[in-house]
Amino acid sequence: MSKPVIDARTALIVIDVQNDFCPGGSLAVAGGDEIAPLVNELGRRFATVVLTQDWHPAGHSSFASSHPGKVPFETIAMPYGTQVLWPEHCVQGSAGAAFHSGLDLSIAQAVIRKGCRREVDSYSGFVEADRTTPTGLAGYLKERGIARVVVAGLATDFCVNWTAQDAARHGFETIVIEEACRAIDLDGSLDRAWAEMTALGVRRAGLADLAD
Ligand code: VGL
Ligand code: ZN
Repeated sequence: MSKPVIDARTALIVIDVQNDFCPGGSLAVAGGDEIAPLVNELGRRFATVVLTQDWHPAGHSSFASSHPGKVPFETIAMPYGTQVLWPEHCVQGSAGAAFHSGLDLSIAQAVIRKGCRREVDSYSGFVEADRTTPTGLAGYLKERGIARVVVAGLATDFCVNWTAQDAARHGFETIVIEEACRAIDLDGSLDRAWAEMTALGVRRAGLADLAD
């Protein structure tokens, strides 16, 4: 397969490089902070870079603390399907919701916030977990003539996975840069995520797989 070229029709989508997903955060992903320098370097090569930001109201329905008797990492049935319950994280305006200080925000032209409605989660940067409410990201990218997206960030098996799948469903050629992602890996979720992404034609690549 030829190496994907970073041209004017290629965007970088950086998923949730936020304090709560980095060591010391409430939903820390092992090594989450390590990807910041890689993302910064990558981002400088793109004319279009979008950051996503997990942005939950206090008392969000994805928090275990919103469901009496439930503890983090249990699941619950929601109207839109099975929901993993998480520790409280990325509460709007909190320090945990802020981007990690190692991330160079100057690389980005747009920030898409997601999970903003109390009753619905959103792992995907494109469509909420009800699978019907768009965030506007697809329209933003299409209006800018984007045909191909490169995805990096946190966490590989949740928000990167769902965003990459939805990018492919929207018709974007989609490439995930594995070394610029880190995973939660809950009960085999990382292997499942790669299987799901691959089945939709998402390319699993390394930084070296991109053309210079
Ligand atoms: C994420 C769990 C809950 C993520 C966000 O960014 O992967 N995971 N909210
Ligand atoms: Zn979240």
